Amino acid sequence: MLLYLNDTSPFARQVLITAIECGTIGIELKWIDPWESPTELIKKNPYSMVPVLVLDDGRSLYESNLICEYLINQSELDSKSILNTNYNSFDQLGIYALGKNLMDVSFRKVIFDRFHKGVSPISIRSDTAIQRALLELESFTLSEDVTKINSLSDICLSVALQYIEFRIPKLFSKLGKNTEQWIKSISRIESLKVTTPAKLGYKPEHISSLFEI
Ligand SMILES: N[C@@H](CCC(=O)N[C@@H](CS)C(=O)NCC(=O)O)C(=O)O
Repeated sequence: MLLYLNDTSPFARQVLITAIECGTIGIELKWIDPWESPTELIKKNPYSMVPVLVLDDGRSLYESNLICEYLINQSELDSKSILNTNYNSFDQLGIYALGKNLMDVSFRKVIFDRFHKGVSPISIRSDTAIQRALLELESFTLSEDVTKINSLSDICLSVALQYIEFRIPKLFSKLGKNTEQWIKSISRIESLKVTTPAKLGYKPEHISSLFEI
């Protein structure tokens, strides 16, 4: 399998962490700039966005959550030992929704700040929404000592928070105490440590090579 990605995309990082947690580290990495609308990428995804997973038979799948679900279902590891998202737990779904939207809205803000001349109303709206979400996050029960990534909700939330730290540090400084403790703890997990934007900047050819950087 092959994954089209770039080094700063939170959506691509979500897929990389899922692949690592699933033990699927043989995936080849194809680094590409989606904003240049390369023909090669458009052939795989008409929206010219990353990530895109390409199977050995040439078929491709885009949309980060779907790629993650596919990798989990294809994994040879015991499904109970990997990302066991509990779709019956409304609390877990709540954190999943908050984390995934935090990623979407933060990314939207960063893009508007980059491409819009002056401050865009969308950027201000996103800023306010992120602050409300961070406040709400404090009311969820987040473990203080995370030793393992348990679900896609853990991945989405940690990637979204670290994306805010990387791109919108002034909002990261508004994190509440519980959230701060949780992100500090989960950041020690190997799959997060080897996929920071700094490490991805080395653009290795396979996921497995990330462990050698
Ligand atoms: N909903 C998509 C979003 C992917 C996305 O927005 N990717 C960004 C990179 S972080 C991109 O390729 N942007 C290029 C563009 O919007 O044209 C997913 O979850 O995979």
